[in-house]
Amino acid sequence: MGNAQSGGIPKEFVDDLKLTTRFSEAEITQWYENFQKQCPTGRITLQQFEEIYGKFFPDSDAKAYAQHVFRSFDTNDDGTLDFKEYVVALHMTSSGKSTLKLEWVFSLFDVDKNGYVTKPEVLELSEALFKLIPKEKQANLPSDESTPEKRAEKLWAIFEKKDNERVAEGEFIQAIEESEVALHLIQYDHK
Ligand SMILES: [Ca+2]
Ligand SMILES: [Ca+2]
Repeated sequence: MGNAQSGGIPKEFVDDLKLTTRFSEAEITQWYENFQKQCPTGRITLQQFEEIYGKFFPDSDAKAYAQHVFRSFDTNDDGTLDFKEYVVALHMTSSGKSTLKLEWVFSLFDVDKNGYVTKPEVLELSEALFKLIPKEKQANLPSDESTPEKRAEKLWAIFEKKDNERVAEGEFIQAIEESEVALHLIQYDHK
């Protein structure tokens, strides 16, 4: 909707974003200018987003992961990322506050957005994350982490749920906060 205004960022955006993200007005204004330059339409499409991720992961296949990240950022479900979604996403992925980050990780794993994470969803994300690992590194993984299925089993076991049960957000965040192994399995390790 008519977000693109000449002369800078709409004021209601700044007020709202300051409240939800604690970024300063100067930071928000700076990003808005960059965003407008890179993205004159005011919206990022899934295809553009996949291209951005492709550049970050030249040695692996980031497409599936990019799709999941895009879905988790597209909070109004319209198939594009607007400036506000972009800034909130930036905040969630870069914030030092780990609980906030884990809230985002939960939304990443909650593929159907129903407020719970299931074992098939854990497997789906494990597959996407596995594809981020370059082929030559995949060959050197420990035997219980060498396939997406094994990684999903290992992560699911941490939640202490039956295969047909589901994990609520609070349980998900608590389990990951208390487990180094879980933390390692939910993120791509660059080393
Ligand atoms: Ca959107
Ligand atoms: Ca779900």
